[in-house]
Amino acid sequence: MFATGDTIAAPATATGGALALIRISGPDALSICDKCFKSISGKTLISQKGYTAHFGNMISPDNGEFIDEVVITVFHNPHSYTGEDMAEISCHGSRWIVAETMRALVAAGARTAEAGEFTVRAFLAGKLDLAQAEAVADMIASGNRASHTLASAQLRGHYSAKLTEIRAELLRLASLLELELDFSEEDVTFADRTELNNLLAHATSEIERLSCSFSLGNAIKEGIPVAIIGKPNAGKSTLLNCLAGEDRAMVSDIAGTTRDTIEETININGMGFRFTDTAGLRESDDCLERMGIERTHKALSSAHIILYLADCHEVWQDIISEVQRLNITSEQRIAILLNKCDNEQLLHDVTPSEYDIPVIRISAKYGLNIDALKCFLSDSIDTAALYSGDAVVSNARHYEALQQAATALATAREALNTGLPSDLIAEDLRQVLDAIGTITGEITSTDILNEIFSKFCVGK
Ligand SMILES: Nc1nc2c(ncn2[C@@H]2O[C@H](COP(=O)(O)OP(=O)(O)OP(=O)(O)O)[C@@H](O)[C@H]2O)c(=O)[nH]1
Ligand SMILES: [Mg+2]
Repeated sequence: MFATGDTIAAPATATGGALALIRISGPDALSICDKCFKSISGKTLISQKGYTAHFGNMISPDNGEFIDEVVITVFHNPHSYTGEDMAEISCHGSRWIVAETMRALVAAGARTAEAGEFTVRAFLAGKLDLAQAEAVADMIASGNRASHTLASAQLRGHYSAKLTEIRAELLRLASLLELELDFSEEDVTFADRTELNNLLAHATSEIERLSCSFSLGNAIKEGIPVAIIGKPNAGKSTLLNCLAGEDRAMVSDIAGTTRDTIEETININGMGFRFTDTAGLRESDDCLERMGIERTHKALSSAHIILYLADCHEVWQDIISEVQRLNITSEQRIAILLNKCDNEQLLHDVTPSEYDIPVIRISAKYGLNIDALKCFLSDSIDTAALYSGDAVVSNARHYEALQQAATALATAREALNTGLPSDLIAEDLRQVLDAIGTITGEITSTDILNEIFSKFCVGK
């Protein structure tokens, strides 16, 4: 478990930039910095106001040797990220300077921070709830507009607020139910059963809505899975390379070139799509190729979007029969891409539209009509909920807790409707409260905290 009460320090930036940032937090943060810093004003940092920046020299506390010219920003508790006294040292980005600065801070009394330790302190100081703390990691990892919107909504407490509201209401009624137990001899009811019923119905629908948003949230966070499927030589690997803008997969006119699946995440119109190039579908006696085709089927079943690629010179009826054999589910979107339309005439040919499947003519080799394909991809994902500010769940831990809450809610409603005694209903409500509480961190354990924060980077 993370120790608190001491002073921690860590680089907050990756190596390689022109500048680096080192953070220090804890009761002695400023006095430790004062042992390693000579301000040009001659004043100590501890005597300075919060949110002020100070220029000077970083020096070794042992022998006063010069390390770097730095700027230090001062924060006084509780007005800092961690709620403790903090300083942020901005120095030059040399690996040696960062190491020497860290050595100086440790020599002066700081401890090197563990991964996520600054955010743990922010959580323990009540600066963030657990869902918000987890959003900090998502924010750092966000690589496109959609995942950034998702993380920033969670960081600003969008669904934390919703869950806290539901929890507070449930808590009030659970307490009233528990109060009835104290008066069990007198047959009184404090918790209005109609109100309780309505509240449970409301909580159920909110939790259901949040659970349903996970499919979108998780896909946006991890990248929307898109499988590129088709017969050997259709041009699947060529298409992946065209979208990635680099030679990611091997291309050749030998049918069966791609054996294993190849994944690449590509940003399109502000969203991350996780494309899987697959082994071409055909009957094969080759054991390795059959293993590859098995993986193609796996990619197909886990994809949200399927791009079925066919050579435009193939007979249309054969293409459509192949597509029908894929057994696409109603949740999956599919488009047929007629590839190798290298000249204008082929690109503008009309394709029979008797099936309700979009058909896009492209040339993967020459990059023709790829914009139409990109439009199809971004239109396939309904992001209205995300951009209209609705709460969208993207965290698997939260989703699991919501499922547990939903199960306990269903049991509580059943208990209420069948007129079971208050203590049984109260027990079910407690389970709902616990499940919701683990999301925002009202209910937590050392194991949960370790699990969450160990995935953070050092310095965050
Ligand atoms: N003319 C033309 N040739 C293409 C196009 N796309 C792919 N090809 C060619 O088709 C051949 C097969 O391309 P690949 O991308 O390796 O096909 P694949 O579907 O990945 O094939 P497998 O990995 O064997 O399943 C190569 O010779 C490509 O250059 C296209 O748009 N136009
Ligand atoms: Mg290939």
